[in-house]
Parts: sequence; structure tokens; C-alpha cells
Amino acid sequence: MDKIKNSKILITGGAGFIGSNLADALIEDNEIVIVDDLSMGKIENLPQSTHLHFFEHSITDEEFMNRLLLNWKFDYIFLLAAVASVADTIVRPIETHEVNQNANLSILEIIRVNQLPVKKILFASSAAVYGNMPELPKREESNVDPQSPYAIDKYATERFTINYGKLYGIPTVATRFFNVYGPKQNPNSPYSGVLSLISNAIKTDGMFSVFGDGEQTRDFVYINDVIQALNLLMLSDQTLFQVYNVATSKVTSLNQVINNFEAISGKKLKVKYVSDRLGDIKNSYADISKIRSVGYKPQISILEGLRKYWDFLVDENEGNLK
Ligand code: UD2
Repeated sequence: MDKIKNSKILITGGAGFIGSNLADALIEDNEIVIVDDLSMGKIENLPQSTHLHFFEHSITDEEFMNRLLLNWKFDYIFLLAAVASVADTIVRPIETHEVNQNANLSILEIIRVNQLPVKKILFASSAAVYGNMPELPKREESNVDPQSPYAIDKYATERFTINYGKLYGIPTVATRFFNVYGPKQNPNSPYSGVLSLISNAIKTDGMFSVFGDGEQTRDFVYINDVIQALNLLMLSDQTLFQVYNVATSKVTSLNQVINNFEAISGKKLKVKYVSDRLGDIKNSYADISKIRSVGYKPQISILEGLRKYWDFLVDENEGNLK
């Protein structure tokens, strides 16, 4: 697999789910700086290494970010920090806008004003930008319909990132993540990724509430495939100023996920069916031909991914689960 090497890398949100897995994958061959306010991320997620430099800071601290960017002169910057809960952005639209949009814009501005010699900046956007548009599969050229402050900020910042690049000659790229799952996803909020909630319920013998009939479908992508995508998009010249779906293009219903997870874990999930969650979309999956053209090949089927995830949870909690 193509992987970034011998570089100075900034990962904002690097103590979170995707960022910490990315740090694990890159730490051996690079110097990695992580900025994370630990609002969702956890210090235990971080690899132990002399190559890791961790700063507990919010990306909204402009003075700090300015100093950091000028001091380090990063080769690659992954903008992964966000308030990732859609519900939270509906309750606190202004505060979360500061993180999800303004702080990222300010990072781009610091790079522009100081003409920092960055090789590429990647902004993590979301499938949320497609909203309720009925077209399936979702293509990057499909109409967007961002509904929540979260989705609006993701869409606007994705556009800022790409067009800052074009206007000012800064190499940039953006991703639209679909339903990413795997080790280290934080199950602490009711709005956490559904697979972290299911695995937590299995682990703690708790109840899992299915919203609706469970026949809703998603494009679940295992974290290792996301790491593959992130490396490729950073390293390839053809990705400049482009946005890419990151997914598998495979459709799985929630009921299928639950059945598979039960079969793999050998445990029965306590399930109750409750009414639909407000604002949920019924079906979502991605067209991934654009990212395939860069060399991306999803390697991990939902069954393999669930198995890997389960193995990780068992290792983490030896004794409690077996
Ligand atoms: C994902 C993203 C969200 C946004 C959205 C765009 C995650 C965690 N969320 O939301 O940030 O980008 O995509 O479309 O990746 N469910 C239950 N019970 C629960 C929790 C969830 O039945 O306790 C269902 C939920 O109704 C949905 C499915 O599981 O149909 C997936 O839920 P999710 O919150 O993991 O992800 P999604 O696709 O709603």
C-alpha cells in the first residue's frame, strides 16, 4: 500500500477514532503532531512513540495554531477535528460552527498568508452533505442538500478547502466519509456510530434501540480501508482540488449488521424496536468509481470488518467478553 513516509504530519482531531487509527498507521515512518481538545478523543487512543507530539488544544485557538503551523512547517495536514455529532450541532449551531468551519478556514488562512510550503491539506467532509436527495448511489457530482448545521459546515468547509487551493495555489483535497466503523470509535454519545453502540451493548449486556424497522441501509466502511484512502489521496497528484466519496459501495441493512455481529460474537444482542429517528435517511450508499481511479480498492467486507472489530474488543477486554 502507498503510505506517507519521512514527513512532518499534522492531524487535527488525532486522538479521535479516525485520527488515532491514522496516527497508528503513520507513526513509524513520520513525525506526527496531534492537536485535539479531547472532547471526543481519548489520550489512550494515541500510539506511544517518540515520533508523536501531542497538544491538548482546540483548533479554535488561532494563536496557538498560528505558532504551531509556523514552527513546524508541515508536509501534510489532515483536518479531521470536528464536533461530529449532528444532534450537537443542532443544539449549539454557533459554537459548533466555530470548530467545524471557522477554525479550519483560519488554518487555511494562516497557510495562505505565510505561504507555508505544505505538500497537501486534506479536509474530512461527510456523506451528510447529500442529505435527503433520493439519487442512489451518491456520486460526488450528485446534488447536495445539507440539512443540519453539521452538514452545512462540512459542505461549506469542503468548498473553502478546495477553492482556497485553486485560488491561492495551495494543494488541497477533500473526502466525504460514509459510515466508518472499527476499533477506537467512541460509543459514549447516543449519536455515536451505530456499530460502536451495538458493540458496547453486546459488551455490557445493555439494550440496543433500533430506530424504525432496521431495514434502513448504509455503506459501512472499515477503518483500514479509510486509512488506505487517506494515504492515496494525499500522495496522488491527480487528486488536487477534488472531493472523493470514501466508502465500499456495498449496501448493508442494520438488521443484517446485527445478525452478523451476533453470529461473530456468539452473543445475543438485546434489541428493542422504537420509532424512526427524526431526520434519518432511509438508504445511503456511495458510487466509488472516482476514488477507485486513484487506485483505491476496499479490501474489507462487512463480515471481515465486524470480525476484526470483534477481535479487537475481545483483546481490549480480555476476560469480560469470553
Ligand atoms: C452518519 C454519520 C453522520 C452523518 C450522516 C450522513 C456517523 C456516526 N454518523 O449518520 O455524522 O455524516 O451519516 O448521512 O457516522 N441507529 C439505530 N439505533 C441507534 C443508533 C443508530 O437504529 O442507537 C440507526 C440510525 O437510525 C441509522 C443507522 O443506525 O439508520 C446508522 O446510524 P449512525 O448514527 O451510525 O449513522 P448515520 O448514517 O445516521
